[in-house]
Amino acid sequence: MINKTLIVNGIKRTVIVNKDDMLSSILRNGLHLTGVKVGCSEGQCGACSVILNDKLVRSCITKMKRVPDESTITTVEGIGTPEKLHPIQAAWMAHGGAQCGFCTPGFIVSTKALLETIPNPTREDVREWFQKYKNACRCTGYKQLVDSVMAAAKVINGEMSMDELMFKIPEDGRIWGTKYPRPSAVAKVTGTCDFGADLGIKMPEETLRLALVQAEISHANIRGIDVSEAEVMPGVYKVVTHRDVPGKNRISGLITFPSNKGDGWDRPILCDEKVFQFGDAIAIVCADTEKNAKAAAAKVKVDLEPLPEYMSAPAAMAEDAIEIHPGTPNVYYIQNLKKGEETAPIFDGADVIAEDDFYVSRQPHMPIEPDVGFAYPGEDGTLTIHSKSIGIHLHLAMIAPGIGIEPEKLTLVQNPAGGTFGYKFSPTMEALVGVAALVTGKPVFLNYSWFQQQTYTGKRSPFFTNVRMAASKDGEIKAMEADWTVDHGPYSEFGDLLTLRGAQFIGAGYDIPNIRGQGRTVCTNHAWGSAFRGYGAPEIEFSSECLMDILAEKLGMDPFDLRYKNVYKKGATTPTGQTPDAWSLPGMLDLLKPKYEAARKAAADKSTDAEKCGVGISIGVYGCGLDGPDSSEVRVQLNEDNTITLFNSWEDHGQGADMGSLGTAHEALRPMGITPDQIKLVMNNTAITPNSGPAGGSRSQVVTGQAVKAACELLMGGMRKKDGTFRTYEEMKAENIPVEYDGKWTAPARVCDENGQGSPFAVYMYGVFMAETCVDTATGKAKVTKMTAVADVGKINNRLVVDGQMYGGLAQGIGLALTEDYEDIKKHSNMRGAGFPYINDIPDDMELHYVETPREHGPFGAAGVGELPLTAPHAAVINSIYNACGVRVKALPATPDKVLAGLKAL
Ligand code: MCN
Ligand code: FES
Ligand code: FES
Repeated sequence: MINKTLIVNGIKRTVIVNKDDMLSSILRNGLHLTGVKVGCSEGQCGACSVILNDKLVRSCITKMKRVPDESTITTVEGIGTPEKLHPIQAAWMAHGGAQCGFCTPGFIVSTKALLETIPNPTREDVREWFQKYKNACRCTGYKQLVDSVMAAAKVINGEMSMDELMFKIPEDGRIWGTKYPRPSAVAKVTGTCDFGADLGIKMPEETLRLALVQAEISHANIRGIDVSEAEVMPGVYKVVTHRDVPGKNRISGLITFPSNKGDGWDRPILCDEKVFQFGDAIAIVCADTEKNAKAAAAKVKVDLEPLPEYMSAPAAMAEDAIEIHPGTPNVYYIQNLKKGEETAPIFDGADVIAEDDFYVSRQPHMPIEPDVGFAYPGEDGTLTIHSKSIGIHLHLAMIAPGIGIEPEKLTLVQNPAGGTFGYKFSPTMEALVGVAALVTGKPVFLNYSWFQQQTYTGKRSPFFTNVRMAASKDGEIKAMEADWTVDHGPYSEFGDLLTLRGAQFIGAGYDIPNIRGQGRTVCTNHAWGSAFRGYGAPEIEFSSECLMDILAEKLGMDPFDLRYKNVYKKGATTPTGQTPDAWSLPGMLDLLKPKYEAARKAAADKSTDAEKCGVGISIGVYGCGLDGPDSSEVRVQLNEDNTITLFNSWEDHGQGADMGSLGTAHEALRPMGITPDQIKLVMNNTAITPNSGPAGGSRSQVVTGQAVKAACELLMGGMRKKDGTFRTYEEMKAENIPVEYDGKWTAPARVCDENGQGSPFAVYMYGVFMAETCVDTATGKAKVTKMTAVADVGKINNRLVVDGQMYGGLAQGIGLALTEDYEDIKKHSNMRGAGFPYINDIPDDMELHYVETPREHGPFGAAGVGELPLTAPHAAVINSIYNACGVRVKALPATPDKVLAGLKAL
């Protein structure tokens, strides 16, 4: 142990530390400066950035022995406070820099150091700086961050006042459609927003710290688990195994389709008979410190009988493959698609046929914040679980029987979440912390490392797709046939639904009268499939969007013209036979046309032998909602001081549920003349907030938004007097009129039948994407130089949020196209290895255009937006590589070796 004197944010502090302790740990655990976030713990994300003696450092890799005595340290807490924001923090708010906000303190500290070094940076200087210091963001696509830095520099240099920078409410008082900063922004930019790990530090002293014993093999029978040595290790309170679980020890997706050959109860909380994948949890060590828990976890002995590991769908489908879940075939669900006439005769007589095979990879979500949660027992056998859940009511029902607790006694609360991108549509550690708290009777806390986040949360399920199209000479698509195989990992939850998405979105955007297809869900031993932004659309639309380009070439047409000819126009129907809810695609293509032509010319002009440049486009369509009559409930209340409280469970991944709620409620209540600061939000706690459904399927703005509107209208109905003015709280009480109203809305939609036909979504989102890419012919490395998107997301609630959704989704599309993967468990288990896109991988030049077609079934005309930007941008990138250099990559990601091999084969 050594002692050190440090000047932290201008205050002299003494700390007693081990010389190998990390600075991040001392700042967070010792000094409670939880604005210092820890993401990767390996120097790869910059979330933990602090300024140490005028130099920017990543505190997670800075050992205390390298921190000189009397060092000065600046963390985000020393830059500004909620009462006195620094211009950098104000700029981050004004430009939408904080989505989930987990990377935000690190970026703000990094910007402080940047502007002290380069007071007048160019955008390129800013990008180089963030690249050099490895400041990574998964939400924003970086553009709004660079915008924020440029604006902050202007204020600091006296070229703009703080007042000019800050958002001002327009004179008409309306915030709908504006850049009103999200309510959580102040806390996020000042580092005062408590994420799960920050709350963990502040939990009571008796809190047990958990460590998992996890499988390091992908498929095995369990012969025995011996905890005897672990149980007597220092600080250990209890080692929990499946034998201790009071309930069914299974997590269920609740609903499986009738023809699913499994019963849906296949996912253990703690493995009992078998290990199904790498990382499966086998035991939980509960101890006084995380260090002791981990040391004891290493002493648990698990006797395993290894079994053949089926690491992809074809392997698990082989004749001699054993059943991963004995009694259920590895191919456990089949989804048919039948629209219009039989397709075989149409193909027989077709002028032109195009056909190919495509593969979309096991994309990892890669939030900067690793999974984290905690649980504590209450009075009368109650239990409360806090986590990153984006479906609190859904998850409560999914885990209660497995844990062994009555649903009425269980409460789920969502902590502020540092990004999920869909992996939290499935419960992860909720049942683990729940069981540990129930068994020990104590508060418990569990924080995954980034390695655990990557290896033991769900991933995008790879699709192997074959698709064929038949067209007339003049480019009219007459028929399509498709076959898709979904590698869903070992657990079936939501796997049939994902396979149905294949039927709903193959060839989406085009009027194809006759379709035949079949998809299947396959159980494997690779990472379990969980939802990932776009859920089915990026997997299936990739194949039809690449095939459109192949078909165009066969027809001798420009891919733009082929799309224009076939996109939805009045009278068209979707692959499920539904009439689209907007006819915006032709107009969106019209808007893009001159840009497309200019881009093609510019690419041809700038191509050389060493660098070939090209342009690719794609169309993306996705539904807003869960299938069929999806519904949501919220509550509003008039308070004694005549303010309003809105209660809902619109979970926040980081997308902006707070802003969505506030913007919609304010627009609904505007007739009352209320200001945004008079609306209070109470969100995401099953004990007090109604079931608004999960924040998945880009459904919340539409479905929960409609419920918010309904509740507000009911309240105003109660408050409205005959003369059109509104009653006060006192007047309501005096007249015995209720001050609390429930709002409910159900989508007018119909689930698909066994042939994939129906009207599953009341509202859809439409997008057209254009990628401009250059390929280095010596290395095969492709670099996207510009992305353009034209989006119809209906009327926009909040422009900052929607822009941020678009930029962030496009960036993830570039990652999916070029770098991201989780196939090799070893190589892909850290951010860099898994191809996380840093700022240099994402172009600064991203152009967004909106066509705001008002939606009949969206609140104030809004559709959703969250998943649209990740439906098909990767197909535009792949099409642009082909346009650049003639290499067509059909299996993602298009890494340099694949492109180079293609170039050599030409
Ligand atoms: N919005 C708007 N105007 C519209 C449509 C939407 O202002 N016309 C706003 C909404 O108010 C909301 C946001 O855009 O703040 C997204 O709305 P919506 O499309 O309804 O989606 P949800 O709120 O249901 O969010 C979920 C969606 C999904 S499914 C994933 S996955 C996802 C996503 O949003 N994960 C994200 N966006 C993400 N963004 C961040 N930063 N982090 C994630 O993990
Ligand atoms: Fe320190 Fe990622 S760089 S937490
Ligand atoms: Fe950057 Fe979420 S805002 S990671």
